[in-house]
Amino acid sequence: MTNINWYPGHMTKSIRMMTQEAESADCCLYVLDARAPRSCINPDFEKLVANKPVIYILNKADLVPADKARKWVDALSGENRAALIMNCIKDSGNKLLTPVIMRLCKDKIEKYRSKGVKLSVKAMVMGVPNCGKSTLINNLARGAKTVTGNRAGVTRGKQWVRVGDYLEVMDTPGTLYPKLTDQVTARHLAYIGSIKDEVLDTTELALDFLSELRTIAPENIQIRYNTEFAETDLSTLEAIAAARGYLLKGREPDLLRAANALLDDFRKGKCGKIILEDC
Ligand SMILES: Nc1nc2c(ncn2[C@@H]2O[C@H](COP(=O)(O)OP(=O)(O)OP(=O)(O)O)[C@@H](O)[C@H]2O)c(=O)[nH]1
Ligand SMILES: [Mg+2]
Repeated sequence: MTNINWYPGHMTKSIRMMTQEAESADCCLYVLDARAPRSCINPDFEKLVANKPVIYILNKADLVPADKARKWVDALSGENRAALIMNCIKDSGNKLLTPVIMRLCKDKIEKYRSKGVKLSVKAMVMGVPNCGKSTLINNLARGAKTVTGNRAGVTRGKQWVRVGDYLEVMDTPGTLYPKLTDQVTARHLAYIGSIKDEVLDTTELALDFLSELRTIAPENIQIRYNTEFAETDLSTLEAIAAARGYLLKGREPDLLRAANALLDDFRKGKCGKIILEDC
């Protein structure tokens, strides 16, 4: 099994910046990849958002079975906490998300109103790399009447941007937990593209992925590659390489190419709807 440990220095800086900025945030939009919600919960963030309203956005709804994602919504909802499933590319954030933000921040809104200040809720967007934070911001900005801040020259991740009459958001760089001691979490983050492939052995990772898929969704592999699960994960990967015609000189299966194709297909949702973590 592949062993993953990756925490580049810029993430330490990002967490520091987020800690400072979180003070002026009224709420947090915590984006989770719906395929691996548990692994996307960064214990560093939990401290940051402890006393704020938090809206968990189970993003990439198009890539997971809806019934299973809904269970996560129930589990993550609670006092000062709401959760919703979204496809940040297609759904309207203004219809789905803005009312939830306003509901959770109503005390803050009342307070602003009583002071006669123009209402504007500040929502900090956070999440692991690649979960869809910037897509969410663009989504909210798309429906906005006024998007202030000339995008060019704006230092990314340090700027509150108005995306509507009542809402300002701040994008933040994707950050991971420094101690990825739980290798299941680390692998799930790697499958969903939160960890750079450059620091991974993608053949090993694909073998791990096949081993999980064998129990979660074996039929998906058959549908995608027209090949059944073989006795071992290695022989399954070989079969995928053969089915795809990925062969090296001497007709050896090109395992690296098959592994990269498999991971890429999963990340793009081409292996069907898969959730890696039940709640
Ligand atoms: N299928 C699908 N893809 C999505 C969805 N939302 C975002 N993506 C894709 O996910 C990838 C990452 O999106 P970003 O918005 O750049 O993610 P991010 O969290 O800002 O990433 P970092 O800034 O690197 O941390 C892009 O290829 C998006 O098109 C969604 O709802 N469904
Ligand atoms: Mg981004």
